[in-house]
Amino acid sequence: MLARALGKESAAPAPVAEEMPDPIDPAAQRCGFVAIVGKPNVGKSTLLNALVGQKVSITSRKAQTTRHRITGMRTLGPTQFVFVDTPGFQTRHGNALNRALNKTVMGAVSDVDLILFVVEAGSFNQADAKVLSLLPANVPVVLLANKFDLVHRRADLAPWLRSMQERHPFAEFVPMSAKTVKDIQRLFTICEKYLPLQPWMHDPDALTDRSERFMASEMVREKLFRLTGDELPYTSTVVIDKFEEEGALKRIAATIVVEREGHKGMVIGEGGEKLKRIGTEARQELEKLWDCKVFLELWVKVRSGWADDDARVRSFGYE
Ligand SMILES: Nc1nc2c(ncn2[C@@H]2O[C@H](COP(=O)(O)OP(=O)(O)OP(=O)(O)O)[C@@H](O)[C@H]2O)c(=O)[nH]1
Ligand SMILES: [Mg+2]
Repeated sequence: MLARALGKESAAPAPVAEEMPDPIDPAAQRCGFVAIVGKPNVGKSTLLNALVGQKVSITSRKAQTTRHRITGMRTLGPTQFVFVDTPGFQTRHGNALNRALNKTVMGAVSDVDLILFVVEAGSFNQADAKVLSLLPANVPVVLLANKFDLVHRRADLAPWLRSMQERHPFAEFVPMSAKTVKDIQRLFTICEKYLPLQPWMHDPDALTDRSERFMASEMVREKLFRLTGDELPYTSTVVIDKFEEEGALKRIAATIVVEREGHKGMVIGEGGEKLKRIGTEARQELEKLWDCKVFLELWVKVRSGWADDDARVRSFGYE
């Protein structure tokens, strides 16, 4: 399990520094699961990272960035928050990959203490409605109206919030921005009361339940999303072929799998320039995350139709 490293930058508030903090009596501990759900691209993973205080889930301006259930933990005072990031719920293209993504979302919301239903402030369309209709009735749902910083006429939000009240018995309404530290601090206070009094499940320094191998493949996928054109990301994935540790060095070999021969050229770029940049940026990100040296080797392979093939989708690590 990846743990919190000291001295790393943090978007969310750090616990009050004490030389020898008093241990929290297990009887006073609070711990529970908070699922983050919504249609693609509303800012779920940006929110998770801000809450955890470190990047554990990849983000991009393109939809369908997250493809897995990703747990991120944060322990503040007596409370351990276990946040669960989910893929954006897919309402189009019923291919094997999208079916797997939706299965992941449904699995993640079934057994949590609180759901943060994320929408873009002032907007609600059929894709949002679809997600809302699938949420379990017995779990409190907070309407999190994200990207509030992009709302120019804030007075317009009042009628929108009233219309949202009629859609679902939301426990609370939170207009905010995942990129604003104060909003993130406020969100901890809002979520805390929904978590049961029970001993912590994780070490207070734990960051995520995801392995280093997984983080490596995700960082490569993020750079692929960020550095290539619009068409490519949805039909590509990343597989780790080798992950070895030699003292303070991690040696990783990964393959970017694309659907078509033409896509291969887009990933490699002229003179290998694009692939080199994807590798460099992913390596730098991993070195920062793990505070060690990383040697990263990237390959590109074509597997036509993988995203339509249930067995292949599973073999690439999707549900
Ligand atoms: N202006 C603004 N942009 C935001 C905010 N939160 C997220 N974003 C941006 O929205 C885009 C999508 O963010 P992600 O966190 O990847 O969204 P997501 O919901 O996890 O997307 P999927 O994993 O594809 O479902 C990125 O470009 C973020 O920088 C916010 O509060 N304000
Ligand atoms: Mg995401």
